[in-house]
Amino acid sequence: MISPLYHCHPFLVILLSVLWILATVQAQGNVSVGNFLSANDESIPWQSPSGDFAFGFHPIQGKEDQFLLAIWYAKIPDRTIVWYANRQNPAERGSKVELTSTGLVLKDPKGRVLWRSKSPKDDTQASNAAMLDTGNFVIASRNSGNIWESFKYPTDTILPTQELDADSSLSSALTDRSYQEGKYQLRFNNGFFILNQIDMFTGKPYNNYFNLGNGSRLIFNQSGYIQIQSSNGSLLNLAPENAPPDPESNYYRAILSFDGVFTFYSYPRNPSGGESWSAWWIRPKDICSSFVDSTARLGNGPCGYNTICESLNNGRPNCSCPPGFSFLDESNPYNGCKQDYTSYLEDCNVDGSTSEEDLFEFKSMQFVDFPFSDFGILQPATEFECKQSCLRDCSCAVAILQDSTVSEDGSGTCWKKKLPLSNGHVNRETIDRTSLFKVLKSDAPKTKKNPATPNPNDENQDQVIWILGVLLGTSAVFNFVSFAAISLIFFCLYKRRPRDFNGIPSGSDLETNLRSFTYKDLEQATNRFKEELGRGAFGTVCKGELPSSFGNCVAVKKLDKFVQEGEREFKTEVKVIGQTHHKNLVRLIGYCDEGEHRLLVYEFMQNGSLSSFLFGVLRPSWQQRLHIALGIAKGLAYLHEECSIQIIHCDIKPQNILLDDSFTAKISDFGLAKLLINNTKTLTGIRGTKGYVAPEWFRNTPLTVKVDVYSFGVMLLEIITCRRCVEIEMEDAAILTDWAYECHSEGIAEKLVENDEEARSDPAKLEMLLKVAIWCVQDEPLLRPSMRTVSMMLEGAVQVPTPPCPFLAIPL
Ligand SMILES: *[C@@H]1O[C@H](CO)[C@@H](O)[C@H](O)[C@H]1NC(C)=O
Ligand SMILES: *[C@@H]1O[C@H](CO)[C@@H](O)[C@H](O)[C@H]1NC(C)=O
Ligand SMILES: *[C@@H]1O[C@H](CO)[C@@H](O)[C@H](O)[C@H]1NC(C)=O
Ligand SMILES: *[C@@H]1O[C@H](CO)[C@@H](O)[C@H](O)[C@H]1NC(C)=O
Ligand SMILES: CC(=O)N[C@H]1CO[C@H](CO)[C@@H](O)[C@@H]1O
Repeated sequence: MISPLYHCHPFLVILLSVLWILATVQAQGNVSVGNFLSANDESIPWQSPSGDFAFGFHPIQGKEDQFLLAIWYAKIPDRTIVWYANRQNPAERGSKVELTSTGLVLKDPKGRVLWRSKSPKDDTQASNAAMLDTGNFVIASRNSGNIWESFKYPTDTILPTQELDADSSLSSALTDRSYQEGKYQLRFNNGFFILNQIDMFTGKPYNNYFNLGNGSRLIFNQSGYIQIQSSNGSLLNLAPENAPPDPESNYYRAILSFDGVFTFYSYPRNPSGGESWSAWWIRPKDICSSFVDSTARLGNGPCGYNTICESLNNGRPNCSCPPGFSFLDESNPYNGCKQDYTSYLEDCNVDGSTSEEDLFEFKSMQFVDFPFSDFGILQPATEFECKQSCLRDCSCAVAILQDSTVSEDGSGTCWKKKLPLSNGHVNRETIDRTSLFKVLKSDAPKTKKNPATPNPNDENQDQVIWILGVLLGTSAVFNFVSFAAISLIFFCLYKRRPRDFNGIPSGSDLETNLRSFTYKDLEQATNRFKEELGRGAFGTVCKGELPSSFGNCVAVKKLDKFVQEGEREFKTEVKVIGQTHHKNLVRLIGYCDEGEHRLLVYEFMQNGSLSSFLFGVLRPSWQQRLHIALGIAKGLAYLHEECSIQIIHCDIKPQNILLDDSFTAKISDFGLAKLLINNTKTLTGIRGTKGYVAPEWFRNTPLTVKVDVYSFGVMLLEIITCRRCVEIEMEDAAILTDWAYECHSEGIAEKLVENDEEARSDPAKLEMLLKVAIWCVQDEPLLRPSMRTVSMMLEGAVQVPTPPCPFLAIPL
């Protein structure tokens, strides 16, 4: 524990040694190997000797039958959680956490591992564990001290005697009621401890919005001081600022809360009733203004896009929507706002003006500014000119006016802003501007331009409601983007249908917003299914032409009418694909469901499948291959984590990756994908393709998204080497995964790309790709990274650690 400190302070050395001995001694004879706790309401947690802290299952509020493996203050009535293990993987009722000789293991009732304490590097065996009075849960070995401590893996809270070093960080929760990972971090970066927001799509950090101080260690010492230790050993006190702490009579904790504010709290140890945690110290003091920095990219602020952020007296952000906007998610005001009406590019004239200016008026607000979204500045400008310009400009959503009376040179300035509006904030002292929001007049005709208030007679009303329904629930920016995307697609389909499909009876699936074709249409379009593009497990794919806005060519997949499974596949495919929209997924345009005929109409992919590209005569360039690998990773990450229903593809292989005219990879054929409606359902009746299937297919364990990660790993090796995963004639190197690991572990990675100059001259990338692939093909599904992590690794956003041997037969 804390060894680097030994160099500097003899008193501390003794003190810490004593603490360390105490820690290990207490650990003995308490929780021993084989002891376990079950996730249910009656389960009695493991308590620390004083009873201050408890380790056990905490029922998640509002989520029936879901539990968090957590540590909390056991004597405080309003349960305060200070650490938790399974934030992304709630444990259902009946799950079990057990101390095994390798550490703590949390399994669901089916025996699937949800979390485990990271095994120590050496093979030290755990002998026992204990909940300490400091709030630290430790696992000890017989003779080599603690092999794991919860203090070393903090979530969003630190406690007295806990420290953060350069490798540890705090990560906030998503909302005040959700324990899922949120958008803020406290971490060490370049000599400073900083607070930053992360990009929710990639997990990449934005620049810091607050700097806590320089130094390489953040210490919450036993007396209750939070301090930063600089490299020469000197300590800088951060908190508390005024009165000295009194740990005899108070509990302390510091938390990076879901709204990005780092707060130091205390709570009396002997409460007289009615107490709550009181905040002693808050950073940043004004979070809304902390995000306003024109030189740096700090993220979209505490409230998300299109919002107005106001820092309250207690330092917390108060988020509201500007006039004409409303919350994307009514239950989460920190998630951004959307415009109540949406204007479409189609309404813009060729010169960028709108022909519907008489539909709009302005609502004004004082002391508000959006410092970064302007696309045009008029100076000098009067209020009238400012309004006229914004009204006529179809890109303008808000105009900010600085009156001639307040500006220094006596002339007014008008900033025109477009969506999304970022970093909106209120400041009554520093902002002397008027915001003019362009809103739809209340008496404006309710045209179909306005999806929020559709015409009641509109036959597509259900569709619109469905679209809005899908939008609620996921994260702000994603919602925003998909709202725009879906709205546009919806309007294209809706508006163009009568023109483009003259004579063809048209319909649309209310649930999925897809075109429904007759069999005759498709027979015509494909010239009686003349040009066959490929043949899959469930049917044939033919090329067709539709006189439409879809780029003329389409791929029509004809499902074999005699395959019984085919019917189920068809329904699944239509429903699932109709709801997905991602650059790296093949788009479904429509379908035919007529009598015995089941057909799917996809956008046509100019450059065929990855398989023919990769194993064809001309080897694709190294850069092209890297681009393709990243595209596939992002597409899968979307299927696994970002679309409204989790989708496991189950048959990832190069034949199922198509390439468009710019060689962007598109995942196709959700033929085997089943909806994971809830994670207790086992996937059945599916089969992958030999060579790409993960080992757990052959075990009697539930399948997870990690089967796709495995197949992706195999395919990544194929992309690196441009050879198939099994090539019998290559003898010793016949199985690509074995050979690749062998080359990697012997340090002869370049052997994998023997005749590939480009790859050989980029050894660092090659090594990185190889390591990612080996992580993906780990026999143990839990060791495989998520596709989100994989895409971050491929982008170079995170370091790729050296992977272990993938073939260890670890019993599940
Ligand atoms: C760390 O902070 C101290 C005091 O604020 C300052 O004197 C020193 O130059 C800083 N060190 C670095 C490396 O920025
Ligand atoms: C904690 O820090 C304060 C302020 O630097 C110091 O006075 C106190 O002795 C420290 N306590 C311990 C236990 O190191
Ligand atoms: C250690 O460094 C800090 C700034 O980083 C400086 O203020 C302090 O005087 C230094 N202390 C010693 C003992 O050198
Ligand atoms: C937050 O802002 C809204 C809208 O400006 C206001 O009505 C509300 O009172 C504010 N809440 C607090 C706690 O100040
Ligand atoms: C699981 C277990 O044995 N917990 C014990 C640890 O030690 C404390 C205090 O000695 C007991 O109260 C717990 O029951």
